[in-house]
Amino acid sequence: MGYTNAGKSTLFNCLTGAGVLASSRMFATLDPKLKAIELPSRRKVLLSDTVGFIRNLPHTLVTSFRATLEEVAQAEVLLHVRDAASTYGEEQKSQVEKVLGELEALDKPRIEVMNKIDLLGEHERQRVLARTQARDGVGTDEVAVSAQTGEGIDALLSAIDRALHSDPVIDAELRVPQHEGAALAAIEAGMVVHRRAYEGNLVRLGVSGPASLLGRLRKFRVRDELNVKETS
Ligand SMILES: Nc1nc2c(ncn2[C@@H]2O[C@H](COP(=O)(O)OP(=O)(O)OP(=O)(O)O)[C@@H](O)[C@H]2O)c(=O)[nH]1
Ligand SMILES: [Mg+2]
Repeated sequence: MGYTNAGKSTLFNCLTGAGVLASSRMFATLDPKLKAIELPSRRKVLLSDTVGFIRNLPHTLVTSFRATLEEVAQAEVLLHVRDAASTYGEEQKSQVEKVLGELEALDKPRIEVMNKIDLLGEHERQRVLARTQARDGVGTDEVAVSAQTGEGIDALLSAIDRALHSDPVIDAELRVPQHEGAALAAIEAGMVVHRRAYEGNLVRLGVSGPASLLGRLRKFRVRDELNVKETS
């Protein structure tokens, strides 16, 4: 979400363009502004594009606006897309925050996405980059990107991963019989595999993956005491 013309739809297309999941076609049919993407942690999230926030939204419009921006209320993390090249950046930011206040969404986790950094002169560009790097992972995250050139998109995906606290990513050791094709396929599709070793007809995997998926595969988890013993 963000001010009109900040580049929300361009960013949406940039984030969803390359790695759109086949399963997201179902959502695309229901709503073209909703698409599933995969984060570096392998967690899948739905990304939603919203209409632009306009200047001085009349109070009477807020009710209907609320319906349009249902996504904002439902979102777990908000990406506030800002036009880093606009002279009215600060004013636009406070307008957007005012609307977020109306939607009672100010306390949601929020990432400030400074977009259009390709339009900045070198001096201004360094200033924005220095500030966003300084805030990396601390408080409200701030990431500098160009939705047009793709610069900074990987950093943005990592920031989304950091901001998402439901279904956290957990490190685990799994031991799976090789004939458990479905379990092995689920691991390949949904986790990051760090190590893989074969022990007879078992596959031993060092993974990090979403707690929900590890929960479903819990019977294959190697007990923690064992890990400690083997790594120490
Ligand atoms: N140079 C440059 N232009 C960009 C970038 N991102 C978006 N634009 C341009 O900015 C304009 C607005 O982009 P949109 O993606 O339509 O902006 P929006 O926030 O979706 O606009 P609304 O939906 O109308 O609120 C378009 O002309 C884009 O091509 C960027 O990173 N760099
Ligand atoms: Mg748009």
